[in-house]
Amino acid sequence: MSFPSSSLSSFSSLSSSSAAAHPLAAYGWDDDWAAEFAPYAAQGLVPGRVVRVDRGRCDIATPQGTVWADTAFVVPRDPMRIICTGDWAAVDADGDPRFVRTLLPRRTAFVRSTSSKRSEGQVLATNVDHIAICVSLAVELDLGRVERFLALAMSSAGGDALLGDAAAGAGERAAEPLVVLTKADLVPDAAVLSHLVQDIEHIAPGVQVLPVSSATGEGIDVFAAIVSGGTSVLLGASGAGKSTLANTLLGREVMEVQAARDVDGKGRHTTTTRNLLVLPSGGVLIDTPGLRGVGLWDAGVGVEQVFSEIEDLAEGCRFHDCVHEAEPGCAVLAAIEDGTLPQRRFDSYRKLLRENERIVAKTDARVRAEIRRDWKRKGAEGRAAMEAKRGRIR
Ligand SMILES: Nc1nc2c(ncn2[C@@H]2O[C@H](COP(=O)(O)OP(=O)(O)OP(=O)(O)O)[C@@H](O)[C@H]2O)c(=O)[nH]1
Ligand SMILES: [Mg+2]
Ligand SMILES: [Zn+2]
Repeated sequence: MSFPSSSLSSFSSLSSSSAAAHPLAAYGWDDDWAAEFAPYAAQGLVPGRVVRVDRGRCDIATPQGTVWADTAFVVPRDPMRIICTGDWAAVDADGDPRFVRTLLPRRTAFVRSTSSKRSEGQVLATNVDHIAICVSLAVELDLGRVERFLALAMSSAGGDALLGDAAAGAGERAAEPLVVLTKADLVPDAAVLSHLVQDIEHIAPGVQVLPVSSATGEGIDVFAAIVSGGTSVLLGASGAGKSTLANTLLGREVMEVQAARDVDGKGRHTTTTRNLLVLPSGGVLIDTPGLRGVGLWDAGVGVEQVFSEIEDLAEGCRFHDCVHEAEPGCAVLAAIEDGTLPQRRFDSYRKLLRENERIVAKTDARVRAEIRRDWKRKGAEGRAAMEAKRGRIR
């Protein structure tokens, strides 16, 4: 496989610095992580990246190789702080068992709400640069579902900002979403395929839409080039072909794939844990279990971005607080009327907007502040314990 040189620039720019020589460079270690980690290095801790979390145990890639830690040591009360594949951690290498002292602040996090009744967020992947939303061409396209994934992906900036800590994630960039249309070999008619690509492009302004096939290799080199920079996560329904795609990039069967070819999104989930994989062609890929649904979680920013044309139209409404229902001079309703804005798209926008408002209202400011205080207190306790331990050793 060959890659355009531009896609490799983020790595080659590190080549002269110390981070590139670091044993964790292949896992995404860079100068910024090194700077973030410096205080922990001073305490004799080693950095590590969480490559897998499975019930009570997590595997962490460290300069000394992959170690495992008991998550009992690292499970906080706050679900947003539960250790997740993709996290960078400070590991106590002398501990028995080795355990995680702290997680470094997340650059990005893909978070969904666990259920509509509760206000808890579930973190699916952290510190990702690209979010590949995998959509199978073997089944009918569900545009609303893609819009939902995109809204969450576009709200993935600064995992700590999601805790309500405005200072932590302010101004940070979200991960870049792309839509990967898998099993393109099942749509042999080029004209039909290009229409399907366009359908997605229309609902995903500014987002790359890439048809791929693990069966024929179509689009694989382009996808490999995209994911060769930084960390990428594969998200989507069960049976979409995520693990097959991961294996294709790895060049060998690392992930187990579903045996039956014809069942998409039905039956048993083949992948059950989130796995971080180092790609031979560069970059890091996180394969995840199939998702039945993703509830929005504080995704207001993302909803606005996904439906940016509706937000633009609303600027032209006569009343600035127009809710686009029956107001005179409503530019949005006029666009629906003349066919420029599909009714389906507007309904989807309203549905996601309302769902997000409900979830934000539930996770009220007081709860968020509590979560934050609790975490800061624990952090301070951890540091104090560390100081005490170091004091004894000296
Ligand atoms: N025709 C065709 N079938 C594919 C392609 N990629 C994957 N499949 C088939 O789709 C089925 C599901 O693939 P998996 O890779 O296990 O899907 P997954 O998204 O990882 O599923 P979960 O782990 O359950 O989330 C398997 O039977 C694959 O052989 C493709 O490019 N073309
Ligand atoms: Mg899988
Ligand atoms: Zn209006």
